[in-house]
Amino acid sequence: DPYSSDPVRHPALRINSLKPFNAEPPPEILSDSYITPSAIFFKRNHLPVPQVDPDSYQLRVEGLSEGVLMLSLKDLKTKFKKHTITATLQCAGNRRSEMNKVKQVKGLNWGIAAISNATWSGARLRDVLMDAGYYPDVSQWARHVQFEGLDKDVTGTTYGASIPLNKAISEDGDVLLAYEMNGEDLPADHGYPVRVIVPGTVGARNVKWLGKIIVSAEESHSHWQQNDYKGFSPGTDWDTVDFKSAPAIQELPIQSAITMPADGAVVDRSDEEVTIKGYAWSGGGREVVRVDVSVDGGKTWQVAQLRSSEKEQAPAPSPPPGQAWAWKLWEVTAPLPQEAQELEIVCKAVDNSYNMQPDTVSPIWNLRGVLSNAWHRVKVKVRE
Ligand code: MTE
Ligand code: MO
Repeated sequence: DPYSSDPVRHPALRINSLKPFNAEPPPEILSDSYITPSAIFFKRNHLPVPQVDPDSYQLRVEGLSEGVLMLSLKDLKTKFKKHTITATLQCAGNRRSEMNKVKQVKGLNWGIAAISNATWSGARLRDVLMDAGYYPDVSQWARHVQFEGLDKDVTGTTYGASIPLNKAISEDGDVLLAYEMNGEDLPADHGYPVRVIVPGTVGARNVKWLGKIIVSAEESHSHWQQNDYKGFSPGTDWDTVDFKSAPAIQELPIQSAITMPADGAVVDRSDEEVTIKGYAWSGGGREVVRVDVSVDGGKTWQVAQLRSSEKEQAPAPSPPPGQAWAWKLWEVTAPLPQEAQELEIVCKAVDNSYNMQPDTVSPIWNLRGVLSNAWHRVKVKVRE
């Protein structure tokens, strides 16, 4: 069993698939902490977790003028300045289960918690590329930076993905070769000893157990870059889809969801009000500037209180424009509408480009169930 050396996992995780391991935390735990504890951070593996010996680990960097550069874990930690960022990772398939209700899609049936937020520390990819001989003329022929994981399938094929070279090399891009998560060594499930963190970019490009970096004229040839993680029209189905016709997902669209109360929960009329909590995030470093919440299915709205640090009392300063990599947690207390026996609670977020979420799922349905970001709705009963 290639999965026999997979690590032990937190029992609270909701398992989507055991081999490979895919799991998300219960939503109400997710919004308990601004920084998601690593043990309950969602886990998305396509393959068995590789066991990597930190002493013999070598990262291979190729495609630049210095030829091949090999870096040990110690080299990464000592030759390059250590940077720390707080960044949210979201799987392209987060909230896929809502698309499944409209019409069946292919993929893991994620709820609303294939998203989590952590601090990441490591060397800047930019600094490593500079050390490997990057010079501005490289961008005349190179367009992409490819990453290969050390996790393999039975045929020896490794996980792989790529990002645009300009994101990789930009000073403001904050792409890290991370060796720490939440102040500790990366856990096995999250890419020990080194993973790429591409803030603002879909989870799939944040390659774990990083083995190789290739500066290239072409995108990664991997299945996951070429024939997966792409968006299509609701009118496209498996008999008509041409994966070459759509770009690979990189930056993700605006997103928000309600973590509390849960769908089907019951509130007491005598409480007179209901407290609603959730998360909101946008890709590409766009900052969430507002979350609107309704308890009557979208007829009337209230603005939620946003939180961007562990404690509301100590708000974090706003990040520079284009570098809002971390989510916001939000909360609002709404009076119970008189006589309603059931509430339809709805949330929608707005980012600083005034991007907003679509109101329903049908117009954004796609065969792979990715980019599922319609207004999130939960129904709650009122007990008299
Ligand atoms: N990297 C490798 N090497 N293998 C993988 O299976 N999964 C990707 C990405 N990086 C994956 C990978 C996907 S699809 C996602 S959403 C994120 O890792 C999940 O990261 P996490 O497990 O740390 O939450
Ligand atoms: Mo993913």
